[in-house]
Amino acid sequence: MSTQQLKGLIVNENFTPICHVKVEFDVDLPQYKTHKGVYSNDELHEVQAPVLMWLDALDLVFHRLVEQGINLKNLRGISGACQQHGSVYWNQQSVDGLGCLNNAERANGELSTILGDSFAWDLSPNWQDHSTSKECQQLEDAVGGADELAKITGSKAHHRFTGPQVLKLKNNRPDIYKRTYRIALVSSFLTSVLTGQHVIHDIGDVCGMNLWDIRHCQWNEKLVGLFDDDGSPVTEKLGPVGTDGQTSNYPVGRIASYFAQKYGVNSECLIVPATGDNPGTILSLPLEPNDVIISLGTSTTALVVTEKYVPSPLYHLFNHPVTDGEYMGMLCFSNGALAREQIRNSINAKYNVSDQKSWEKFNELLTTTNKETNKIGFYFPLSEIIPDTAPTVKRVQWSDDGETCTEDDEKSWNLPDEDALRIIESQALSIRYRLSPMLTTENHQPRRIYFVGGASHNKGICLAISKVLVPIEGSYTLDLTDACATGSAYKSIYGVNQPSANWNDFINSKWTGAKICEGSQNLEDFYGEKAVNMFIKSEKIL
Ligand code: ADP
Ligand code: XUL
Repeated sequence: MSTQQLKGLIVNENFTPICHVKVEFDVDLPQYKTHKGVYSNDELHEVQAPVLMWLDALDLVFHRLVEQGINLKNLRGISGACQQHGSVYWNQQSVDGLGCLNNAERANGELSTILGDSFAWDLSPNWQDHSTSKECQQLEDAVGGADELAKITGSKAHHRFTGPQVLKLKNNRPDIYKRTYRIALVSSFLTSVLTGQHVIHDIGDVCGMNLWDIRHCQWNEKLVGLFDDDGSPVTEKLGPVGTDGQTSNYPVGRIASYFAQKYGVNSECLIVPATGDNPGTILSLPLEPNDVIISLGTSTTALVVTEKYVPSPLYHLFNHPVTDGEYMGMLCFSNGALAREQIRNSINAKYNVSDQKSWEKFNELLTTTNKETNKIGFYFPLSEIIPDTAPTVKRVQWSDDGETCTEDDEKSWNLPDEDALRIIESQALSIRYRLSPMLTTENHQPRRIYFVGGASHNKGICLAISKVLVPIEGSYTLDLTDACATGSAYKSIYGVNQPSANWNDFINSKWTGAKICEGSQNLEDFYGEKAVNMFIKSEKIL
């Protein structure tokens, strides 16, 4: 369940994809009038999604699988990978509503009708929301600052994290908060609907709340204490967590009879808890320590698996969704594809390229423009998460000694041509600088980079990023329809076959490999510390 669409992917036990369907929220469910899957209020910096739309999308995905001629009697397990941080506010009525899904006589009609009265709020705050500055401050103050909060929860306070969002709801809409019986993440919401009951939160996804104490594996008292409850503690609303990889991957039940009756799903089909999209992504391949996945989708994310719990306000650490004692390090940038597309469009307009969507000229400029350590560009058409910045475009140029800096001197920039390489350089330098504390290789280089997501099909972009990050064994692309959906399909196979081998043995036994990005091995480190230092200095004047 991602921001703009819900995808349904079926794979067999050998990891071979069998079928793939998708529902695009804006296009397939126009009655909800979303734009890119959400409602945005620019003045209030709020971004929210309608929960009933997700229920209609779930019905439509099953419908489309049946339309494809897939016999859902063969389905043995289902799991999911969902946009992180979003919260769903179930009311008391939901116990009965979800129960209906397992009652042959009452499970009639659409999910959105059966569960229509089950929500205290019909909206879910989305990860692009930037409206919780006050609550972020409250959470950090409660534990003694950003560093402390990162030590406890794996991240400093972030606008989009569930804790600040729930606190804002409690402050601004106490009526809704009071009516809330259970707060689900998008992942636990999906698992609940599939199985017809309230369920645990997944041990990986729960770390996206800014409330979960990762080392002590419990809600942090000072943080949940902020909710100052009268009668109904927030921990009751938050509900239980699958406190280890085993529990979070053990099936929570069988599919609700609604899906068996309506779509012919095997009634023995097991539901394995859904996780977040990023934890789902790291389950799509066997990752060794120091391997980095870079997802070049609508947003840009960099993911790394580490055994070291070294929290920092610079990045996020989450529990590994399956393996206890391992962590997922993550950087999440909201500006990725859209920013690159804007530059591509100006380049194509300047050169009268007939196919406005072609990346050919952009890619040509990536190879013909000089690499730079002194020129840094920031391209944030959307509010940025890292660093926390309002929309801006800024270009700076440093003198060779790094002492003086000229801002936005368009005369010395060949525009828009030069922007093609500069945007890739600055996106990659930000990843390099922030990932390095989590990498344990001699020069903090990645061992391998695996590219996934839309722009991973663009070899020129992958190579230009690799030149900044200098992976020891080179970069690879994965021929996957969708990495997070694939990872969650593997998770369902793993969960259904409990008890089974450890995760790494399981995935290694089935996985078939990735394609090398030509030219990405034995790269010389042109950029080095100099470019990283210029980048850090430039970010400070943003
Ligand atoms: P999402 O993150 O929404 O799941 P995708 O991973 O499919 O989306 O990424 C979509 C983005 O990928 C598009 O906005 C587009 O800019 C980018 N993209 C797709 N193909 C290419 C390409 N060949 N070169 C560069 N960017 C591309
Ligand atoms: C991660 C994040 C996004 C969402 C949607 O922290 O906010 O990656 O998970 O993809």
